[in-house]
Amino acid sequence: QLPTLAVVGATGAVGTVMCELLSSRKNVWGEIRLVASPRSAGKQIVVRGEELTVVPLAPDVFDGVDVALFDVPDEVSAEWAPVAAAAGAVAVDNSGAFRMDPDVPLVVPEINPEQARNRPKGIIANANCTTLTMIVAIAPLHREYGLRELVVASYQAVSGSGQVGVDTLHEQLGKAAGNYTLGARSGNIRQAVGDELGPFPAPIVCNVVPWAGSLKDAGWSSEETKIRNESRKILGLPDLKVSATCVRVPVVTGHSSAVHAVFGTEVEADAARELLRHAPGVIVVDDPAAGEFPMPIDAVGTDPAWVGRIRRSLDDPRALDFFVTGDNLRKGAALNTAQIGELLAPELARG
Ligand code: 2RA
Repeated sequence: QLPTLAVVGATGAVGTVMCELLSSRKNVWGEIRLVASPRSAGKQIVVRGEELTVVPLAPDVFDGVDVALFDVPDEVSAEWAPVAAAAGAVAVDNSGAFRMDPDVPLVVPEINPEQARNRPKGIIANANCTTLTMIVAIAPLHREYGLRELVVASYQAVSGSGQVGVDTLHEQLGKAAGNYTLGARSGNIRQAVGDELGPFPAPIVCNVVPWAGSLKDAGWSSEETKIRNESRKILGLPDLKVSATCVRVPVVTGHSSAVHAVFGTEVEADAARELLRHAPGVIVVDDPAAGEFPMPIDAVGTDPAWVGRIRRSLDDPRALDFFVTGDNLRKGAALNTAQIGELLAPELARG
């Protein structure tokens, strides 16, 4: 008998992509149960061609569930993932609640699938979208050359801030275009947009905002410390040197990162390009002469990490510079969670 799946947070931005993925990927599930807050309960969503009614989150929704995928805020996961685990399900959590818990594996199926078997709390964590959209390209390079240091600048899409981020960009696009002569034309976007900033600390349209997440110690943002902590845990390199600067850009979906990676041995750009061409979950798009680069407008709606601009550092033969972009709602969230579920499904099938 195929295992039973619950999707908690089925009506949110990531949950919606999850329902699409469950309809389009190989079917490994028996019953699928859609769960959301009482506010969204009763909605009908088509999954695998079948109309399902969303049920409200309550302890009994986990009865008989083998795998529960959580696409909800940290505090909801912190409360409910243990409830699902206590009911006998494996909870696969997309929030930040458990990522750095030493008893919770942080799994990327292309990199460390074996860690999904060791889950003392019955919980497996999914990394943050900024880490996930770049780490799939970094791991094969690490395996070959031995990673020593990462310097990352991210270019994060507004959908990383949820639907409210997307709505804010759309509203500001209208204002900037409508007020074009009022200020936008000269770059005075503050005047054109006014003070409705949504989840961002400054206008996001026609701008780049060097801030994502919340303020942590010594001026670092939570997004920046997540890149450092999660990369170290996923790669099994607790002392890896990581410096990240996270930036929000007016892109709807598709997180990008410019990466400077320093290795233990010398690297050649051509060899690295060839290695990445054969790496799972990676697509190389790297032909500047033909105008071919990895860009969010092409990566959106696709599964892999798109990598290009691969160059050996001019000043350090052990360092590579490259650009990587991926769909933050797919590989950055729903897809990685679905892939972890698929890893577990054969083990949990009955009979
Ligand atoms: C963001 N990485 O882009 C976050 C979402 N988890 O805001």
